[in-house]
Amino acid sequence: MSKALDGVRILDFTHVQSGPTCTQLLAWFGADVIKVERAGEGDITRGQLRDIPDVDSLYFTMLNHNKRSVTIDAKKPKGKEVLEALVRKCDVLVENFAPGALDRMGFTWERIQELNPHMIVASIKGFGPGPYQDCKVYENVAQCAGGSASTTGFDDGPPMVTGAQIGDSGTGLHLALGIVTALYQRHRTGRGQRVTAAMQDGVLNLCRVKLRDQQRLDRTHVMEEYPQYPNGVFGEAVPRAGNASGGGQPGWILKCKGWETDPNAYIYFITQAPVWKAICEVIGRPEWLTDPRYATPKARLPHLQDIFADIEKWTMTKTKFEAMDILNQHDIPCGPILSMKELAAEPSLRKTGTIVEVDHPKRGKYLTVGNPIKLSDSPTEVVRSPLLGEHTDEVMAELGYGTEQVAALRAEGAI
Ligand code: CAO
Repeated sequence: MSKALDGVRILDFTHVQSGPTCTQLLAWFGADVIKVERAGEGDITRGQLRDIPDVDSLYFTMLNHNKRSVTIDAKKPKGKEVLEALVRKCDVLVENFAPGALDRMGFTWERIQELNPHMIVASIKGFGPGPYQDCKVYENVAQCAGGSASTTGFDDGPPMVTGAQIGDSGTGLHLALGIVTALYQRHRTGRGQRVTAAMQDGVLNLCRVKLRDQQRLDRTHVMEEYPQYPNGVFGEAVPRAGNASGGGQPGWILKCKGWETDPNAYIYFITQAPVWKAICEVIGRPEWLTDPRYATPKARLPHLQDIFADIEKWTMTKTKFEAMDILNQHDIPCGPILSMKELAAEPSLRKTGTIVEVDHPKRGKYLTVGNPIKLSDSPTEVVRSPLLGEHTDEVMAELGYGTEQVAALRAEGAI
């Protein structure tokens, strides 16, 4: 079966996490992704957080499926020539080097356009133009600078980062969308263009509801669905909301049976207004239905913490899965706190290809997260990540280099 991005060639100059998540998605959709790395070392993540000596780490393998790997030293003149041949041949160049690094290699936007006016050049940087434009940035820096950390955690604790890699993988997703959009526009214009996604911007985009809340706070000085209401103090900036829901339906994380020993025996419980009657009945508080303090969503807002404390008395008598079963019968929105161990073993995720087992020649079998985006006409088959330089000869042949030329380039360290 054909793939959505069949025929699209990506010169993948990405490393670490943000860029590789983008090009992995494009590879899953069928693009030919040629990852350029330095001989000998490769993407730094190959050697980071290793669980098996001298074997590509899971950090690397889980971000670089379905790609080809070529080694090129972009700083050697002969290496540059090979790269120029690749620029001519490819549709998209994706990179997430530190600011200015691509220019220092000699691949300015102007030079790339000379080589290939159709080329789309897609970049991730930590920040867009402004005071921090020259800074190197990693995940948690982006989470802090993009508004996530100041709004995550509990009111009486410090700012907190989240385990979801919204700065890296989140920005990779943004960039992938920018690339396919630019490819679509190129059908009409025939021209390439620059696509940029800053990690600060990507995180802020994902924190959009918190900028919403900032403006509500500026106007009304109170936010009734936040745990600070009615007894706490609101300052000038959106506070950390603990586990409160970001939407209009109040929610909180509640203990379930076994919480004393199992750190994940919890459930997220949403007191959605249309099922309030069912909630009262299920947890054995039918009197709440006529109690004026609880009868309407507005009336409930000052009592949310008490309400959740009472609901928790009920959830603590059930395991999170028992609670799910009962609550779902009544359409009450809720979600178990699932550990990575539970997710890894979840049969339905295996069945849909969201969790996939992959075989690697050096590490053996391992689990990875497959393509979370399912296209009915372009199914994803997850292929193991390439070994360093595994496809150098193959790609050099496609570029028209003969065996002797390849040997000579290798001897002088250009590839
Ligand atoms: N051949 C020759 N040189 C190469 C090369 C190749 N194939 N691949 C990379 N290099 C060189 C670069 O040209 C650069 O050289 P100069 O500093 O002389 O210009 C050098 O390797 C280092 O690149 P870098 O500065 O991008 O790497 P770093 O490890 O110092 O920084 C990071 C890493 C991620 C902080 C930085 O790349 C960055 O800020 N990227 C943008 C934001 C981003 O994507 N962050 C997410 C990272 S995932 O958590």
